[in-house]
Parts: sequence; C-alpha cells; structure tokens
Amino acid sequence: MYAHAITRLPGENFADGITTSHLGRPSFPLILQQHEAYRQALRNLGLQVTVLPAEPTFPDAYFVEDPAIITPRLAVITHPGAPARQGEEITLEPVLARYRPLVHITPPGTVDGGDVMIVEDHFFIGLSERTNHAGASQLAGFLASVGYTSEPVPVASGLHLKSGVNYLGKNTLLLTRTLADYLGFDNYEKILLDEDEEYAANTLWINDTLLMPKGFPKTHRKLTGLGMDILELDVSEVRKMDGGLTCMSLRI
Ligand code: CIR
Repeated sequence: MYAHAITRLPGENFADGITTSHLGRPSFPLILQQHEAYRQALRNLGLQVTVLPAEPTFPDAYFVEDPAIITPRLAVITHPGAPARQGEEITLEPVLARYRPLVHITPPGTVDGGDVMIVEDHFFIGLSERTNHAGASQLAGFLASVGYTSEPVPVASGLHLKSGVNYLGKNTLLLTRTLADYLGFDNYEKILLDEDEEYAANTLWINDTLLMPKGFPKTHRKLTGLGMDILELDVSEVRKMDGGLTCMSLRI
C-alpha cells in the first residue's frame, strides 16, 4: 500500500518543456486543474500528497517520476537523459532523503524513472533514448545491492518503457503489441492495447484502484474484467507534453 506521493506543480512555462506530440499548444489553467484533480484522486485513495513548488528553470520538472526512483529499500537519484532536464533532481533530493537512503546515477550513465517498472521485487529497466546502458547497469547494481533483481528491456518506440507497459497487480501487464513480444514478459497475464489506444498504457495502479486516462473506452472495457475500481482522469494537457499519470508523482 502506498502512503505518500510527491508531486510538483507545473509552472507557467510548462509548455516550453520537451514534446514530440502534435496535439496543439497546452493550456496552463487547464493543466493546473488536471494536476489538482490528480492530486485529489491520490488523496482520496489514502495518500498524503506533498506538493513542491514549480521550478521555473525546468519546465518539465512536474514530471517528478523521471529524476528519481523510489523502492521500498532505497531511492535512486537519477541523471536524467535529456540535457535540459539535468538538474531537476537537485531540489528533489532533500525531500526523498526523508524517506529512504539515497544513491546516485552518475555520468556517463543516464536514467529516467519513466523507464523503470517495478513488479514486486523485480525491476524492468527500459533502454531508451533517455536511459543508456551505463545508467541501466549502475541502476541494476544498486538494486542488486539491496536484494532486488532486474533486467534490461529494449524500448523501440515511445518515450519511456512505461509509455508502453505498466503493471496492474495480479501478475498482469497492460501493454502495447510491440512490447508484448518481449520474452521477459512471457510469465505475465497480458492485456493488449489497441493501436489507437496505446496512450492508455500509462495507467497507474494505486492501492487497488486503477487510475487511467480519460477517453480510452476499449481499454476501459478490458480493464473492467480485472474487478478493480477504475478512475478515469482527464490528462489531455499532460499528454500534449508527452507525459501521463505515472510521470506526475513518486509513490512511497
Ligand atoms: C519529457 O520529454 O521529458 C517530458 N516532456 C515528458 C516526460 C514524461 N515522463 C514520463 O513518462 N515518466
């Protein structure tokens, strides 16, 4: 069960962040509203939510999932893969130090937390445009030092590993067809996303409720079969910046 979530407010210049989407210019008032609804949903699920101030120097900093990885046994401060995001971790570090012993990914290693999927005591580490071999192997070493296992997963498309796959509990993965071919996922039940709903891969499992993005009816139908509560949240403005539900918090 998660008890805390760390979040950061989007800043007025959030639209200056990195994006590959062509969904139009995002609205600041609307993203604030969507972020507030997200924080409220986490509170309703019993989490105490820390809200850090926006970081004007780093327009993507409200995607707090990328500069750190929190596990039950330690927290890893990453060296984010996008140069424009390197430094976001600095103000996050003292906050995480309250909860866990800290270790650091160091250059030339790069890791984005969006590439790290935790499944019980095993970690899948995406090798992507943001997470390189050096970073992944540093991370694997830290995880092994506290008794976790891990394996690298090539990410052929999409920004991060968790843009295409997430763990929903009950030995079940929600994933794209491309990632479904990965042999390391063979021992899991798989819910395959339709091609036109792949964005819904970024569904967040919190204390036996699934938070999913609004507007993906086929995926919603498939998830209903799991028998968990499902809460749909509108993250249209977050999506315009290539982000989603998992990216906007660190869960502890
Ligand atoms: C970026 O390109 O880094 C941000 N605009 C989006 C990061 C999304 N983070 C995530 O999926 N963990």
